[in-house]
Amino acid sequence: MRLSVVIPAYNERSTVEELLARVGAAPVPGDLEVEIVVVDDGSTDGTRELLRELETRADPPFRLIEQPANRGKGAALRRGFREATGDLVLIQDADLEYNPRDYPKLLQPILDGEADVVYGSRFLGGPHRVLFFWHYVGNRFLTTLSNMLTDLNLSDMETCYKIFRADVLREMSLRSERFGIEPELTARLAQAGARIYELPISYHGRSYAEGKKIGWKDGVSALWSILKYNLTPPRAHRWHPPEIEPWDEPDRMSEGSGAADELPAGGGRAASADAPG
Ligand SMILES: Nc1nc2c(ncn2[C@@H]2O[C@H](COP(=O)(O)OP(=O)(O)O)[C@@H](O)[C@H]2O)c(=O)[nH]1
Ligand SMILES: [Mg+2]
Repeated sequence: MRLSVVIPAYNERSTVEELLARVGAAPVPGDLEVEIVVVDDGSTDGTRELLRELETRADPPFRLIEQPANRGKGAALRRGFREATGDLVLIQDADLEYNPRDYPKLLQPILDGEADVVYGSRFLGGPHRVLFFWHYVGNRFLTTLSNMLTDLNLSDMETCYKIFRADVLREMSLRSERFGIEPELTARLAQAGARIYELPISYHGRSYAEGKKIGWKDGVSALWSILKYNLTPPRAHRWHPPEIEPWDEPDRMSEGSGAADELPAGGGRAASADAPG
């Protein structure tokens, strides 16, 4: 069974190396193979050059995907999802606000067969740096509005930590370019009837001086995304878990370790045009 950790990175030169080390050191259940996919989103601060150099060191090994120009977190994630070959896909921001030590806890409900998707919530009592009251209010507002339209009872819709069964994720036709991807994913999962779990995570928020980029304009655009993806078609199709889990398929072992082996050397380094969807 393979876990793909998808890392969208835009101008994160001061954190991405340490982040990769932490992801590489993250504890995961023994039978889980980890694939790291970093999507550089047209960084202009030296992140891209640093990533190219780190890729040659392969400690930890990762695949570097380069967006031709900056397009936003949504487009970077969609690209990463397409490149990911895992049975499970986890979103990991390239800053140090979230802690990969939370992976085992977040993976458990999916590994137990209880969940199709797990959200790590910053608002369920886990340890967190105290910062930004108005961000908290904004987050609660956006999550509440999203909940009203999805009829889900989430506490943190905007969290970066979302883990999906890859087969659920592949069912969704996602379009968001920027931060609208979080409400879009949430709306589509609700429409698909995916089984969502939520667990407390630790959160080390950063200040603007430390590189935080998200601001009130992103909040306003998130609001529009919540309305758009919940109230306008096309809705996601209903999701039904397969009778045999993809990772339990009897003939899988004889197929070798899967699609990753078929990728060309350099792992998609070419800055190919990024088709929508
Ligand atoms: N702000 C921003 N982040 C992006 C973009 N493309 C990818 N990302 C990544 O998406 C994640 C968003 O970070 P987030 O924690 O939501 O915002 P931040 O902490 O305020 O920077 C980080 O890993 C970014 O590097 C982009 O165009 N803008
Ligand atoms: Mg962040």
